[in-house]
Amino acid sequence: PTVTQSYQERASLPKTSPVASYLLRLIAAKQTNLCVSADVSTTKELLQLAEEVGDSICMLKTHADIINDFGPRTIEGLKEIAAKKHFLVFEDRKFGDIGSTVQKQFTAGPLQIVRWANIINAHIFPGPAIITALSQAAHDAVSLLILAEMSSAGNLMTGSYTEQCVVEARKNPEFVMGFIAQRTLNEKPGDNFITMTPGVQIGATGDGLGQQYNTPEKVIGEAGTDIIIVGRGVYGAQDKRAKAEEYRVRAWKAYEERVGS
Ligand code: 6AU
Repeated sequence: PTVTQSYQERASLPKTSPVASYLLRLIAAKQTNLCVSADVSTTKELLQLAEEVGDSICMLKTHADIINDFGPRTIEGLKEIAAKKHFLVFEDRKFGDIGSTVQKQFTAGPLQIVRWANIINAHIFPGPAIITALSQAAHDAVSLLILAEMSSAGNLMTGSYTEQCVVEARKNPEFVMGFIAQRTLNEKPGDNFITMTPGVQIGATGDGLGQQYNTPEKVIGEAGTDIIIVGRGVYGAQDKRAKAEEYRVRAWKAYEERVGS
């Protein structure tokens, strides 16, 4: 099972999406399984945060639609810092509509997500055509995460819904790199999906609006997931660089202990 395999080993397993292989190698090289969620409201804050935490992360997650002045300057700045600091960019748009509409949301409008995001995510409640539609509109350097479980209290993504996400992912291993979930969903021999887990903060249990937090040790060590996604825990700190390093070190240690290296 993948929980006892290193990121490096998993990078070259068969049926691993090209973006997943690249990300697994990058994680191993930089020794970081931390994704910072940059939920800030201006281009200036976004680019500053990317510079500050860039060395400690494998991925930066954006919500482009909450950036007041999102535009070409945001895109160029983000691409430049990502190339310089070696991290991938994940746009957390959570597509959830009919195929024809998600293709437009992905490629057009003011955000032009297809031009700059390496990773995107989608809900499968509209049915599996959402995967086909996004894959048709994508290019080789884009990969999809399916939202299989959420971190928020009382969410409905459990049981057979979550299982169905895994079934659909297995049908599209070239395009679907993994899941947003609270535990690893690699249950069958041959599964090598990457699980990314939000709802991580040290020293907090929730935010009063449904968010529920776990520690890096719980998520990586016990639940066997691959990447922690941390928003307010990092960008809400005075010293964001130091805070990102703290999360990186704890999540990396939890991984090393799990794989026994
Ligand atoms: O660390 P936080 O609570 O400040 O931010 C968590 C980030 C937010 C959410 O939109 C996102 O993670 N998120 C997601 C994602 C990544 O898809 C799913 C989920 O179940 N919970 C969650 O918080 O940007």
